[in-house]
Amino acid sequence: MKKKIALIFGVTGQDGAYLSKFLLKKNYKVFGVKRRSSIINTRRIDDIYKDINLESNFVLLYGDLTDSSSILSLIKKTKPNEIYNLGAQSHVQVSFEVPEYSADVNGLGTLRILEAIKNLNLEKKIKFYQAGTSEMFGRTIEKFQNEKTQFHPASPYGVSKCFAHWITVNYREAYDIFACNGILFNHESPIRGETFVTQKIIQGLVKIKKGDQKKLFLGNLYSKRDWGHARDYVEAMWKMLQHKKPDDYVIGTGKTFTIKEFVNRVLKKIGFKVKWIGKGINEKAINIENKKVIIECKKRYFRPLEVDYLRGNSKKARKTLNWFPKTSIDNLIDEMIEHELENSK
Ligand code: NAP
Ligand code: F7E
Repeated sequence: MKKKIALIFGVTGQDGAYLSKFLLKKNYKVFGVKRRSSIINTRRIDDIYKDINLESNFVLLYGDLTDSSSILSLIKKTKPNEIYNLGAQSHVQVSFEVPEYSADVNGLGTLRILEAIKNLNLEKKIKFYQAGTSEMFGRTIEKFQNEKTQFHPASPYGVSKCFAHWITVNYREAYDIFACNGILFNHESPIRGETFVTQKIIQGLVKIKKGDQKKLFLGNLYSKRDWGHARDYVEAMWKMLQHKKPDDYVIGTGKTFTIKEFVNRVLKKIGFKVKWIGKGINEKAINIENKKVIIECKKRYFRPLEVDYLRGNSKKARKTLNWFPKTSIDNLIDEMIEHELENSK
């Protein structure tokens, strides 16, 4: 049987790495798009290269979502059956500092891929996945968010992803492209970027425990997030493209926790006993054992506008795609801590 071909934008990111491994196991040939960088940034996918059995099925090519010509030639050259657009300036706080660039990569980047599919007359040949986000719900007041919940983004990142969402719907309706939006809630893993809050908390507290760091500085401790595992979520992306009809799906666990609750779970697992004192920017955690402050809040980690509350309702994905999250928040934290301890040996 002829191998299916996948083209992944954002292959060097957290989800790109998990999705590559998932598709290679399903016997795909995977082409990954990486950006030129001044130092090698393929850390998350290097193990695929080391696996001699996968080597010839995993090919990295240069390209950039801000560069239409590279996108067009990549699609022409690789002739993919499926394109996964996971490339993005994905940090919400950073998007306030580089709003135009975030809009260009996340919003127009998506349009550039869809236009390339159309201009190459491959509308009937390529299935397209767009990495949408719960950040599009932003300031929502709904208790659970599903596919019908109105978008009200709260950052340039969220706004750029709304454009990407609607342009994907538009190309599906106008040109009959098999295009799906996954509206994914936060998902983490041992290879999550170091500046996202879960990884920052785990790496910081492990270092403090080992005596390699004195304090962890955080921002808003009271926003709530629905956290799942990236490994489970890339399976949902693939399932969307295997379904008979293209559609949009919310992917989350249905559970939500504050940042402080997440911190407290990690503290307990690592073996810290703390006392929280103060309020707002002055809130701190004191290590009961030696009376030292180990967590403090810092203004620079608060955002100009916050998304206070997210909780996903994935009923549609459960029913239509038979997709279920498999990893609990405790198992996710255990896995991340274990990896960090192993790494820091
Ligand atoms: P990530 O770790 O930040 O990875 C982003 C990827 O995009 C990296 O490979 C990055 O390349 C690439 N990229 C950035 N700018 C690019 C450009 N101009 N051209 C081509 N590629 C570019 O993000 P992730 O957590 O894997 O998330 C994957 C996607 O899902 C993103 O679109 C994100 O916005 C979205 N999403 C994530 C979550 C989540 O909780 N993780 C939830 C919902 C949606 P470099 O390695 O060179 O930087
Ligand atoms: O922040 C609060 C912060 O940066 C989570 C991206 O993958 O998921 C991610 O976006 C919460 C926010 O993720 C710090 O204010 C407190 O309320 O880990 P985060 P995010 O903004 O939810 C969505 C679904 C995506 O699509 C994005 O691509 O934690 N927070 N203190 C902090 N956040 C950070 N980063 N650093 C802190 O020190």
